[in-house]
Amino acid sequence: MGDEFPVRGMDAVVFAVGNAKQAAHYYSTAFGMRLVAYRGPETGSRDEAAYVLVSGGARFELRGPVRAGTDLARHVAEHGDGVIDLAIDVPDVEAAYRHAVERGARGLVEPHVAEDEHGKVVLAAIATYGETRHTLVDRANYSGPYLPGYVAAEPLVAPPDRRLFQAIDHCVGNVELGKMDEWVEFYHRVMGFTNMAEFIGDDIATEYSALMSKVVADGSRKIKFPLNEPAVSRKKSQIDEYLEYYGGPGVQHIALATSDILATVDAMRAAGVQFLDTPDSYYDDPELRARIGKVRAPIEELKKRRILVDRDEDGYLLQIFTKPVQDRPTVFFELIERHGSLGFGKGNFKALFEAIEREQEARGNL
Ligand code: TYF
Ligand code: FE
Repeated sequence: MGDEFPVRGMDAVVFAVGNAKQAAHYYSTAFGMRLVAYRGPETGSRDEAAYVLVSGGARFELRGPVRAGTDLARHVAEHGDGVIDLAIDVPDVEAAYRHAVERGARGLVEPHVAEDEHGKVVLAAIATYGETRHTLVDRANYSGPYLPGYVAAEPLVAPPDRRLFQAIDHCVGNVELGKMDEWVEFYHRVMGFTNMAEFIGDDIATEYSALMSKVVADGSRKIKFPLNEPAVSRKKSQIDEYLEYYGGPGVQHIALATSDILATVDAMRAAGVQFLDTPDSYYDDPELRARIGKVRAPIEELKKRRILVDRDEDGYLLQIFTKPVQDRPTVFFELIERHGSLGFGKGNFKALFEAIEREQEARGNL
């Protein structure tokens, strides 16, 4: 199969936040990330401050407004803290942009070269759901800390001896009722992404999840974008809650790949990160124990930490979800440790959605 829209992987997840200085501290101390680049008033960026942090191959940029009256300030006022850009690393920005726009994507930034003493970066951007965008980046000929306009920065705190995660596993979007298939079709048409087997259809939706979900991915499966829409059910959907509080479609969760989820959860909890709770009955269920078989850690160790397990034909995975990481019930994170499984934890959907519903209930939104 000729790849019509080749990608190298995720380049960065860009967050718009109310206070980027403090967010940079949180992602440093609680997520073990390392600050590597900065721009702000001191470097000639008069309207906003931006902090770039990395953990292995995962990169976050945190952007915060320094003054009112800018689009970034409006975005934060409207949506609260959230993800504004899922930037994609591509080998040919010009070709990717032209392909996308010819196939009906809305172009936001024309291909252009940004350059400084560290070399050249090619950049362009297209729109996706809500106010979210995909910047297309080729930094193969660039050796600076991030992009032209940013200066190298030292870590805010000593990074942990062992990194807490090393890659972005998948990025999930919430879209409006009835729009999921349109966005799935968008990724097919514009980027040549194809559906992965995992999906939540009508059957599961009406039973307990109150959402429908499909997953699109590039041909090499380096980029995975699940898309959720609310399902009509007795209770208020968690996706409706998100759409109401975020003020429209946007990124719901970012899954971070870790090679030791037990140690990562311990470190993050010790730093104050809150995770969804899972009842003891999940671990004591003989059917679950039989289905998951032998995994690398004793079930008691997983139970202690509320880590979920799922197994499919290809292997198994361990996963856990944080509570929302800002006051609005919007963006949250997932930690995932894969052992062969390429799925998303279908076997955990019931337990997960029940845990989310308990949180919704506590917020008065069920
Ligand atoms: O990314 C996924 O599909 C899984 C499951 O609101 C999931 O992490 C789906 C919807 C949701 C939370 C998690
Ligand atoms: Fe996920």
